[in-house]
Amino acid sequence: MKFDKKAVIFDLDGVICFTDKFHYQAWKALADRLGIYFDEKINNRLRGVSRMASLEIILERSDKEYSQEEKEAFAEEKNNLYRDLLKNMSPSDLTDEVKDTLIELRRRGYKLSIGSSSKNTKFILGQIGLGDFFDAIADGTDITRSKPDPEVFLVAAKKLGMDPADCAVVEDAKAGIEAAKAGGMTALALFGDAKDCGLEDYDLASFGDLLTIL
Ligand code: B16
Ligand code: MG
Repeated sequence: MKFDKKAVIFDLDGVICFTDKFHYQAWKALADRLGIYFDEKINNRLRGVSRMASLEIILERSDKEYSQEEKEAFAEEKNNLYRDLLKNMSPSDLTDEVKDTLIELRRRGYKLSIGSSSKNTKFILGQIGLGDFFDAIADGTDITRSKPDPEVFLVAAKKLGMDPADCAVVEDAKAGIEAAKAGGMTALALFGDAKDCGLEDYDLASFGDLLTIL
């Protein structure tokens, strides 16, 4: 199958790089401190979802009620732990497969953007050596509604000057596939959660598989 598209919008966490393991470690430390059960399965529900919405999912397992102020302090505590882990990232955390595929897509004339729910997007891209690479970046600082709302991808398309129908989205999360479809874009699923949801247009065998379909 071939897709006739002009632009590709990439999710960041779990697609361009594997910051998902750091999100897990930071949320796990917070959940343990609060005595709340948390595991990898619950963590999968946090993919693509905003920081505060992620916290609400974790607190489903708590029998205590927390005030808005306490919740904001928890979210900040998690983010500080997460950013400490991000500080150790470097260009070696970008795989050759992702790097070479991005360069080849650009050579083929595609416009390339990030569409991430994360407010740490620009910091992460700088850490892995992609600070200046993308034609546009839409992230958690640009939006009021996180995935599965299409807002972040529509902002990315607008920043690229593209019609949503001309954009393909690469996602690892069910919430991200739902967002891409709601935005009228082609949804390409990479990895389990996105592939299992049944809403995607295509299952990528690997990141490099983009070069066979675009
Ligand atoms: P932050 P993506 C998402 O990134 C993560 O998958 C999700 O786990 C996280 O809660 C969200 O960003 C917000 O991140 O706390 O750094 O603002 O998958 O949309 O690139
Ligand atoms: Mg993701």
